[in-house]
Amino acid sequence: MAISLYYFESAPPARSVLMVIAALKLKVDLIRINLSNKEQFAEEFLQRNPTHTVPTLDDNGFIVWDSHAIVQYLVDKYGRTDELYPKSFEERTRVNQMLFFETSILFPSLARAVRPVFYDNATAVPDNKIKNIEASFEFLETFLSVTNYLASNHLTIADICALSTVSTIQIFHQVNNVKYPKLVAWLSKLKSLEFYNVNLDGIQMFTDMFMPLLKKCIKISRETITFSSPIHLVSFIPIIFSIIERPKKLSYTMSVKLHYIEASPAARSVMMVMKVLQFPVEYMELDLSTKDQFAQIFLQLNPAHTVPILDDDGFILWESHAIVKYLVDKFGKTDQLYPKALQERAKVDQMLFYNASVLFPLLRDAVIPIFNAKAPLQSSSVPEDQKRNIDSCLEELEQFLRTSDFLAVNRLTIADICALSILSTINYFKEFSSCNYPKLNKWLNRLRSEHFYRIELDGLRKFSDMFSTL
Ligand SMILES: N[C@@H](CCC(=O)N[C@@H](CS)C(=O)NCC(=O)O)C(=O)O
Repeated sequence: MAISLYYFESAPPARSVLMVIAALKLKVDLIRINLSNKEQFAEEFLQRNPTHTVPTLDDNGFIVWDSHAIVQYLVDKYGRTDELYPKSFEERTRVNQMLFFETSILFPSLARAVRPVFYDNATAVPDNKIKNIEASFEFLETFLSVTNYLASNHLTIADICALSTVSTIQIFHQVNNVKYPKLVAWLSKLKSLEFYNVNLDGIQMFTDMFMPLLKKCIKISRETITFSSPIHLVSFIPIIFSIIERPKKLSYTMSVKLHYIEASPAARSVMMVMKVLQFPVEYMELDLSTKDQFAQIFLQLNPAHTVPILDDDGFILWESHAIVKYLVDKFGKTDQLYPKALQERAKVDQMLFYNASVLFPLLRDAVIPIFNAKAPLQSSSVPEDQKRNIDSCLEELEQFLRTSDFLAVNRLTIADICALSILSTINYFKEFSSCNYPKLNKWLNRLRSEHFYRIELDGLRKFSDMFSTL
């Protein structure tokens, strides 16, 4: 038996894994899945990965997909040192935070920029997509002004994952040296490392596939450019759930605090995990009544200006998935919610990344247009294509629940709780047919009977109030 990686060169997430494999000097069998020929939909591959994405790893029969979950697993299992994914608790947490930033903000800024060209006959990357990319670059520049690498003062898997995305963006949009000097220096430092060579074939293939499409001289119609603005991409939560501007003094009485907004699904998942862990937390609710989500005091805590933000005695952490991992590892009396066993942990991580990169954007893309149009939050307000996207994800979830009562392993974990906050919000305005999704409905009902679901109910009420007061 051996380790096999299903990959396609042009896919940046597959290249992140290839680079980590090269950095770890692992021997891995490479199995090419030609996405151009839709080989990812072959039944045999779908059995391994119902979300039909590359990369997918098969480690002697243990299957894990999602590049970020894969690279974490590979370093933990096969790394001779922990350098790329440090075991030191706070360092590891910073890497986790950055991996979730990569999957939910940086990679989508690339994917959404190239999609109109690959699939909608656009002949240029729309300006608003370039703005999204620039917003991501600004974040990266900010992170790099704190540490030499993205999550630490040395190279980690967070850098390698971001590298595959940024190097692909560079094919059509250069990183400006004057605006982002630290990012440019980081890029050239990483490109000089030996493992970078395995990125090159994919960059070439992407260039060959993408650049000729830009050369056609058809003008894109206004209708084609109906994508979200950069601010939507990066800050769904702050826009809708904005923070009041008032002179704030962050004075606390307990050592662990959570800055939250009840209507935010991401914040609610953290609150539910805290409830299960039953330890004292000081909740600091942000006020919705004014729109200054960029109040300096919060930007200092979280340059990505999202809630929730955890403050554990001065250790500041944002990004809900990174927070819940941290909370269970640090405060959990058992590892039930976030298993320590490597393969179980990889499965939970896989689902958390799915949550961050697929489910959360699904909710965001459905809800933001309704919110902007000041329309009522109901199924009829959701465009048909969004409903189709939701349905195909519900089908995937039904597949995940095929052999287990819970999403990641055969018991409740943080993966279920994070998915719950998003799915119950989607379910608020879209019915999940019990005929089509029997297992998903069972799962939802099972979680609804848990004591922590009360938090979800309170939050959903606030969420719907927001729409009714528009
Ligand atoms: N979050 C996933 C994203 C993987 C992904 O979206 N891969 C794309 C290629 S860039 C893919 O396989 N697309 C084929 C499909 O969705 O059918 C990861 O990091 O692995």
